[in-house]
Amino acid sequence: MISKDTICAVATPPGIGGIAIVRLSGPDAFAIADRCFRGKAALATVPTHTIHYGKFYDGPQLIDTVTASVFRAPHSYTGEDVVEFGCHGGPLVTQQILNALITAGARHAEPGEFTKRAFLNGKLDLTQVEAVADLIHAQTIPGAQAAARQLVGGLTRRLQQLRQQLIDIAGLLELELDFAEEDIELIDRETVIQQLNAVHHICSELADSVVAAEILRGGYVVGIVGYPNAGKSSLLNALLGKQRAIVSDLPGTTRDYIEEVLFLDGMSIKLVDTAGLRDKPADRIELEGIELAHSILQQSNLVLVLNDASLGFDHSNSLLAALQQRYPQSRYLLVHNKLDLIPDPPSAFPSNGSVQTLGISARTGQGLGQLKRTLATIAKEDSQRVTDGLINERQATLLAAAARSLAAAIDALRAGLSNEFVAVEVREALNAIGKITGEVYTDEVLQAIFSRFCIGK
Ligand SMILES: Nc1nc2c(ncn2[C@@H]2O[C@H](COP(=O)(O)OP(=O)(O)OP(=O)(O)O)[C@@H](O)[C@H]2O)c(=O)[nH]1
Ligand SMILES: [Mg+2]
Repeated sequence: MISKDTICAVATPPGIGGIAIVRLSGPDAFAIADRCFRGKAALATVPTHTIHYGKFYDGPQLIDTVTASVFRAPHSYTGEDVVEFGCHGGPLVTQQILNALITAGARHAEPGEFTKRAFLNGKLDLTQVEAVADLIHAQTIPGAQAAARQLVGGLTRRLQQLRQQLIDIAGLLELELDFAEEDIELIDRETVIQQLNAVHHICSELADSVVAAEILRGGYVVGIVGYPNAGKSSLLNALLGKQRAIVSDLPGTTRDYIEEVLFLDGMSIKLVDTAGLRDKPADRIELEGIELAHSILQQSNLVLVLNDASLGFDHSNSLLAALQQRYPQSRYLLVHNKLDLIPDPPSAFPSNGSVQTLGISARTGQGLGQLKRTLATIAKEDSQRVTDGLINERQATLLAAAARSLAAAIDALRAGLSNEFVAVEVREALNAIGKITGEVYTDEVLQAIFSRFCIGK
């Protein structure tokens, strides 16, 4: 794609810093830059991938001393001619540089427009574009690392392999159709079923990894629930090491929910303290809080059921069982609180059914270290399935669609249907995978993806 416009934007965050970078990209990048930049040589004449020191002017007015990094098409981020000016990091400096570039013939870039040009010029595919956004917005170290792998093409390569396998299979199926009259068999149906099964398996696995990817992207959500007065808010405060939530001996203290992020071992753990669950709330507000607590439970990766052990180790068992029945997908952890009130508490607790169990005292801090380690381990376990990249909802939906088409293709083969039917399904799957990388795309898809970007990226 050849853009007519040359675009510019500040690529560094707003505010004051040591340096800032102003990016300029497009067919007239060098001409426009040379209208403002005075160095030893005109930027239009210097080799690609070189840096030049000089003065930056707006007409006769000196703005700053700058460095100009020169990248010639196609060897740049956007695939176009690019100049990046490194200037002093004040908002008035960058604003004047932008104004000068616009006077000299450039226009303001839209959010994500540099990356959009990179995509349209074939420098990045859509999964890599999405990785750029994920890398910038990453909340966890493993999330950032997975996005980096996706950026260098981890997911692209994986999807290309799948595509190639499917193209080969579809080709054979269609070729055999041409010989249908002669009754020549080119393919062994069992082998094709096995190959399709293998691709189907990978597509479903990748689609399922969206849950793990969301954990790496947004953090691991731990919903703290229990009966009123179990000490949920005390636990939140103890884990955070600060008085964040109101604690009192009145049951029904917490009515809203309170969300805070804790960083444990490179993982971001989102703790949500909720209103105590009881059947007969004191008033309408507490009832609303309980309903909110249920909506938090639906979004939680882990449900931490906090039990007031001074009322018995089995005091919350019926609550736990009821929650497990209502939210069977969730993972649970049972934590006995207020061990300080119990003479000779056991040092370890057997699991409750399949539910891992720990003991703590939010008041004395006993057992909190072990609880933190357990939370980090569980969050890591649940996010471990992420390998080549961070699958997002868009990609997961397309992968699931591909898996459905492949299942239909396998069924058609098993039922002995003509190759025609099988090939149609395989082509459908190919189409879905093509949309993931952007081999097939629509303007709406691009719009949705690039709206997540900031200006200058
Ligand atoms: N002895 C002792 N008391 C505790 C402990 N944790 C909490 N408490 C007390 O238990 C009472 C209730 O604590 P909260 O943290 O407000 O309990 P909650 O579960 O948030 O209660 P609601 O918000 O009403 O659902 C307070 O008086 C706390 O001081 C503990 O480990 N040991
Ligand atoms: Mg509370």
